[in-house]
Amino acid sequence: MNNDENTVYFVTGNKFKFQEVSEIFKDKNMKYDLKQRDIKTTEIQAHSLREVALFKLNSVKNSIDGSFFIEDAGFFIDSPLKGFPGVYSSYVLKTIGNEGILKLIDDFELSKAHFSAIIAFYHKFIDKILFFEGNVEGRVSNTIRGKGGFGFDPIFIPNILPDKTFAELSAEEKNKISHRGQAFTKLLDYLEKK
Ligand code: ITT
Repeated sequence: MNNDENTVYFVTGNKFKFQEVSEIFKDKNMKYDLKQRDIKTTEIQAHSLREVALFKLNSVKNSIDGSFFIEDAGFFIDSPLKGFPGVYSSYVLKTIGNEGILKLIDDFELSKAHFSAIIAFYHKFIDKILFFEGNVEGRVSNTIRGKGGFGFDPIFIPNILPDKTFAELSAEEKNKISHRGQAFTKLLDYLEKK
């Protein structure tokens, strides 16, 4: 197994997530390589993304020889759903999907939603776990729109670009403002200083 000091692994089964961070990574001149490891992590049902992220990280810590990170993300409909689906995002996407979510919303103009992402990074060489977070605020679209991105992207309209869903943005546009883009950029800033 590779234990190169200059390789950082992203443990995820989600190829879209890996593509997004790779786009950001390739524009930086880092001394590290970034590689995907698709190892099954354990996702517990907890109240916060941070708890889920920490458990997820520890569930694969013994399987990886080197520094690595995992990411836990969630889609929170603050109004009218009081944060649902949040930590239940994967389950809700698999069961009722975006169509089902739209049926739960009565006034789209008044809806409020956000994406959050927590990266938990295990820095092998100092034997420490560090967290990096990103959030993006917006609302729910009244229709499913756009072909880009994945997951809830076709129903999320960020406040900062109020005419488009995330799925109607280019990968670069989404990365500039997204929860994942923010969290990953913080991780890269940290690694740049090491
Ligand atoms: P991992 O292997 O990295 O855990 P996952 O797809 O299980 O990948 P999460 O648990 O972090 O990812 O995400 C919870 C759900 O939220 C999941 O259904 C994703 O599709 C969705 N999601 C996460 N980030 C998203 C984004 O940027 N845009 C749209 N949906 C997203």
